[in-house]
Amino acid sequence: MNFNAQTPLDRFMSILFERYMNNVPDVKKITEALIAKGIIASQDEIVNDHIAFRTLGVPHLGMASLEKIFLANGYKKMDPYFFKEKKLDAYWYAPPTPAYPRIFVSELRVQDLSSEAQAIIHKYTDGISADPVDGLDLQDGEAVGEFLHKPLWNTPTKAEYSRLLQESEYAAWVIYNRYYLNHYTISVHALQSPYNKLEQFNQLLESIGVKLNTSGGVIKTSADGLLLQSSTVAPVNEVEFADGETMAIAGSYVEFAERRVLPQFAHLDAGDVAREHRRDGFEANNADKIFESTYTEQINR
Ligand code: OOG
Ligand code: NI
Repeated sequence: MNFNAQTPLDRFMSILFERYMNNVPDVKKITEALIAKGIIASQDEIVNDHIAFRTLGVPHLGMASLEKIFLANGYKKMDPYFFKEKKLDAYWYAPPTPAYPRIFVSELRVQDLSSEAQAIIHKYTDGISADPVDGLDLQDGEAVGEFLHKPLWNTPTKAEYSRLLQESEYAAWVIYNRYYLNHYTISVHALQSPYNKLEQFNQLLESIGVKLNTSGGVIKTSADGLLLQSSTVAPVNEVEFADGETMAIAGSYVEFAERRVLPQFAHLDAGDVAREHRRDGFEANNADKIFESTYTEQINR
């Protein structure tokens, strides 16, 4: 990716990525391995397929709030997804030009949790009496970048975090990590052969000791066979809670996507294939398993 700090979008994307890269060691580790193998010359050559955010479905927050930032910067709201078991809703957003990543935003259906878990979430979010994005100049990339890293609510106690974790791994992740970039995604199909196939790419990852999410199998494949996805298991960071207690909890992770050429464009020469010729959007069954990249079961594996 190459975000020349020109548009507000370039600016806040680059602020987000900078912080994310410093917090998720696998990002640099993977880039360095790709450079060492001569697959790419620098991070700028990696095509970012999409980025993702997680939100809480409570008044003034959630997708309806966060999406304003992206809609004001040329993104278009696309298809909805629903995850019954995980109690989540999601949408994806198409970028203004193929130079930018797609965005996947999910939201916890807080009203579907137990009253105890809801009470913990509301204890921290009820003080927010207006949409915080409304107070933001959405054309000021610097301000947006800062906003996405600014805690909107206080850090919970370890007991509260653990109670949420028991019931919803997603709730626990968001209450601590907030709007921090959840993952960026390497477009594997854009790499040189044979690493443009997810299976070969994953072998490279495993050879450098990157731990992959195994939920539903390492490679998650869409029903049409055209969208293949894998992801790392999030690193565990020792963090401090409001009561001074500490615990090792999941941070953000890295994803890998292989988008195959749509059947109607199968006749195109490899050199003529552009983004619009490949499978677009997301797949609920793949996503359902990718969420688990931050789950205790994967982390403790
Ligand atoms: C998002 C999981 C889904 C995808 O590409 O389908 C996803 C998350 O973990 O918040 O990233
Ligand atoms: Ni993703």
